[in-house]
Amino acid sequence: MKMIQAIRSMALAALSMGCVAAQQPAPYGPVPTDQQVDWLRMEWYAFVHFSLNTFTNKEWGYGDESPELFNPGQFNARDIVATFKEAGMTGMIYTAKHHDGWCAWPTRSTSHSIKKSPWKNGKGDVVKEFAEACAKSGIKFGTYLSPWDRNCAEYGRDGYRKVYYRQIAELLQNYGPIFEIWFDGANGGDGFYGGARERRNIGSADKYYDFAQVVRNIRRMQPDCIIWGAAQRGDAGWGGSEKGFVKYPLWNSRGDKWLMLEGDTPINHAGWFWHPGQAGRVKTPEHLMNVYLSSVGRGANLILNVAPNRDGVLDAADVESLLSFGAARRQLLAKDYALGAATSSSSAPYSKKTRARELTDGDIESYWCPEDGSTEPSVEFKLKQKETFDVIRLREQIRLGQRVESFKVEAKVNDNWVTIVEPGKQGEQESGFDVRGGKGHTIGNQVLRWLKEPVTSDHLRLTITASKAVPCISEFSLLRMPRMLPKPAIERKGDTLHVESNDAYRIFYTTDGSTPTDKSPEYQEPVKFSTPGVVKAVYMDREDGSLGPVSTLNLGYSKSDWKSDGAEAAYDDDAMTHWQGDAAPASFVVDMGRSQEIAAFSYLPRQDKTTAGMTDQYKLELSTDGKNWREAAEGEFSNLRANPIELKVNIEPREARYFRFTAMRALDGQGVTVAELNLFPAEKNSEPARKKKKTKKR
Ligand code: FUL
Repeated sequence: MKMIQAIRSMALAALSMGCVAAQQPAPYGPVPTDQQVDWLRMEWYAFVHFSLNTFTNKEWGYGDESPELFNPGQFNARDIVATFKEAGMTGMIYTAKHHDGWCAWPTRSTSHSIKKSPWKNGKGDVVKEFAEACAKSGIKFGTYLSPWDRNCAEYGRDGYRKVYYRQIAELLQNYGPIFEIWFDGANGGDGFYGGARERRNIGSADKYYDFAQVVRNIRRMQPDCIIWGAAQRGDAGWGGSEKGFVKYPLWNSRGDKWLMLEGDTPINHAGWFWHPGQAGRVKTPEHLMNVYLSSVGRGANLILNVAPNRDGVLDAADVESLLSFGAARRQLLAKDYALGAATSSSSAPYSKKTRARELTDGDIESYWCPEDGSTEPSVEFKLKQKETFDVIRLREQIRLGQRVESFKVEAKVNDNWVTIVEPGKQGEQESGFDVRGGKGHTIGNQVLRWLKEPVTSDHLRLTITASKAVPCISEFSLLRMPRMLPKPAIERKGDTLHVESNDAYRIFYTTDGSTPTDKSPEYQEPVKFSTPGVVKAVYMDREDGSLGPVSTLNLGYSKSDWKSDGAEAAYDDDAMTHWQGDAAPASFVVDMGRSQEIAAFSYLPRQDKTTAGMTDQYKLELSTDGKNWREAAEGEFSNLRANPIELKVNIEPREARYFRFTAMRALDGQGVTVAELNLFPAEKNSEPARKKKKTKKR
C-alpha cells in the first residue's frame, strides 16, 4: 500500500513539474490520500452506540451512572457484525467511550470501566469482541472516543489530556487496524466530574485537546486511520445534521486540504442509544434510501447507527429495516444499463488513455478527460437497446482533485433531446431529503441523481457545463430504483386520528397494537380515538396488493380537556407551535380534567430549526389536587442542538390530575420553550389477548 502510494505521488509530482509527456492532466487543487480514497469507497457503515446509556434510557449520561448496570446477557458481537455484513455495510464504529466517561474496554486510564461491570465478571471487553468479529467477517472496525468526559475529575484541567491520550493509544494499539476514529464535537458542560457536579467549559477544543498533537500521534500509531473531527484537523467531518443528509453541492477541497463529509443518523427515531419501546420508531427502508441518496448520493459517506438493546442484541424491527434497505441498495446498484455503451465525445481526448469509452468500462480508476481548453465538453452514449432507468450516477477521478461544478444529462426520447438532469446554477443549494429531480452540480467521489420519472431511451448525452479545470470523469451509470413502499404518517389532532392518504395505496390500520393486514379495518376518513394506545397503519399497493412498512403512533392521554393558564401551545398536538416561557426556571401547570395514572411523559423540543429556549433540564411534578405536589422526575434532555427529537422519560407510575412542568434550564436565548408534551399510562403488552374483542367492537 505504502509503496503504491509513493509511486503514485512521485508520478503525480513528476507530471505536475512537466517532466513526463502528459498522459494525464496535472492534479487540480488538493487531492485525497489513498486512505481517503479507500474511505470514500466504503460508502456506508454502521455506528454502534452501546454503553451504560443503553441501560438508563438516556442519550447522554451525566457521569455518575453505576458501571454495575452494564450486563447485556446475550451480547454476541459476531451476530451483530453478521447483520451489518448481510446488509452490505463495509464497517462499523463502536462508541468505546461516550460522554458519560464509562469505558467499554479494560482501560488503565480510569476505574470507571467495564472492569467494574458484572458482565463476564468484569473480564469483558466489548471493543475486543467487536474488533475480532469485524476482522473475522471482513468488514472494517473503527472507534468513537468522546473527548468530553463527564465522569473524569480532571476534565477541563490539564490532567485530563493525559488520560485522553492514553485512551487513544490503548484503542489504537491493542485492537488491530482501526479504519476511522471519531472525535465528537460535543464538548464541555455540566457533569459529575469525580463528584464536583459542576459546569466545566473548555473554551477552544482545538487548544484544550491539542488536536494537532492528537493527529500526529494517531498518524504514528495507525497511519491508515481516517480521523473524523478533531477541529477540522482530521480527514473527514460532520455532514451538518443528525438526520443523515449533507448539503449539495459538496466540495471536498477546502483551502489546500482534502476534507470529506460523513452523514450520520440513527436508524431509529428514538435516538443514538437503544430506548425502551423504540420498535415502532424505526425508519423505513424507503426513508433510509433517501438518507443514502442525500449522503452517499451527494458525495459523502453514510454512518448509520444501529443500537443493541439491554440484552446486547439488535431489535428485530431495526434489523428488518436495515436488511430490507440493504437489499434495495444492492438491487439499485446491481445493474448499470450504461455499462459497455458506445461513446463519442465532442472534444479530442486529453490523451489516448482518457477517451470517452473509459466512462462505461466499469473501471472506477480509468477516466474520460477531454483536451485542455474544451468548453462544455460532452459525450454521447449509445446503448445496445432501449432501457428504462431513473437514477444517474457519475464519478470523478478524485485522485486528480475535484473539478466539476455543474453538469447536464439529456436523453433522446422520440427523436427529441430531453434534459433529464438540469445543470445546477451557482448559489443554489439542495438540502434535506429532497432528492427527486435534483440538479447537476458537483460530482466528487460520486453523485446519484434520482429522476422525477423513469426514462426509456438508448441514446444519452452528458455535458460538463462548468468545471474548475478540464474534467476527469471515471464513470457514467444508469440505474433503476427498486420499488419501495412508504409508510403513512399518522397523527392525532384533538381526539381525531388522521392517516396520510395517497391515491396509489389503500390504508389499513389497527388501534390495539396489533400489526395491520388487509383484514384490518380500512381507513377511509378521520377516526375518533380519544384513549391512550398504539395506532398502526400500513399502505397496500393498489396494483399488486403488496403491503408496505408499518407506521406506529404511540399515543398518550387525550389532551382535549387539558387546561392551563397560557401554556396551550405545549399540548395542542401541533409540533410547529411552542409554549414560550420566561427565563428558566419557568413552569406551567396543567389540569388534565380527571385523575389518571401517569407512568411516562415525552417532550418535543421546538421544531422550527431554532434552538433558542429549548428546555434541556426539566422537572415534572404531579398532584391530585393542584396544591400538594410530588416530584416525579428531574433530569436532562440531551443532544437537542444536533438532534432535536421527541424524548420519552419513564417514571414511577402515580395517579394525578395535575402536572407541573418546569423548564429548569434552556439552550440559548432569553426564555424557555416547549413544542409538545405527552403523558402516558403504563405500557400494556403489545399484542394483548383481548385484541379480538376490541376489533369486533368497531
Ligand atoms: C453527537 C453526540 O452528542 C451524540 O450523543 C451521538 O454520539 C452523536 C453521534 O454525536 O454529537
